[in-house]
Amino acid sequence: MRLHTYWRSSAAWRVRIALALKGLAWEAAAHDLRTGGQSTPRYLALNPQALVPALEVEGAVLTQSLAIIEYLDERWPEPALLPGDLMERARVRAFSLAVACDIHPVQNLRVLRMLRKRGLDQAAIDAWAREVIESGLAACSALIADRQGPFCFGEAVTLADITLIPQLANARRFGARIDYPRIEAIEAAALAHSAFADTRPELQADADPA
Ligand SMILES: N[C@@H](CCC(=O)N[C@@H](CS)C(=O)NCC(=O)O)C(=O)O
Repeated sequence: MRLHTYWRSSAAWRVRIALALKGLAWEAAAHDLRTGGQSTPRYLALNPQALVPALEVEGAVLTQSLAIIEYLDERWPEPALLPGDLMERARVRAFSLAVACDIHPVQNLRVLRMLRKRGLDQAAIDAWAREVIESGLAACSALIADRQGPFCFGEAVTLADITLIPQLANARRFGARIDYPRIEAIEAAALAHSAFADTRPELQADADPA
């Protein structure tokens, strides 16, 4: 499998976590988003959206991190990344989509670049990202307020944790508050798990030197 990735991409990190949980081997094709690596004709032929990740798997190219992860989960069912219970599965998906559709895209690189083009300075852009992330995390925290840990939806890692943890890295980048005890506890539990810890952005071969 070849994962088209960028070290600091939170959407690519989601897929790295899922691959690690499933114990699947992969190689990286890194694209530097800062210099337009996602917009080369060669990469656009794989993903016309000009976004990472994309996964080359079993002779096909898959895009959209959540679609990729659900493919991996259906193709290699152990360990399951979604609960067996129908209602619970819908809740895990709802939480994951709250991050992947309602937080992440609004603070994504291309949106921040559009804001800069329209005249916002760096401080205003960072404030935008912080506001989006803080209000989104407040909602996420409320969505799991009645749940026991250690993970978002109980004892097992699910798609919800896979989307949440990379989003927290973005939160820190923009200086957003993460003062929700449940979310902090989930992050600690996740980062004690090798599938999360060993796939962190700073450990990727294309990462900037510390
Ligand atoms: N919904 C997409 C989001 C992918 C995405 O936004 N990737 C970012 C990096 S985290 C990207 O490639 N950004 C490039 C850009 O904005 O130009 C997914 O989940 O795969």
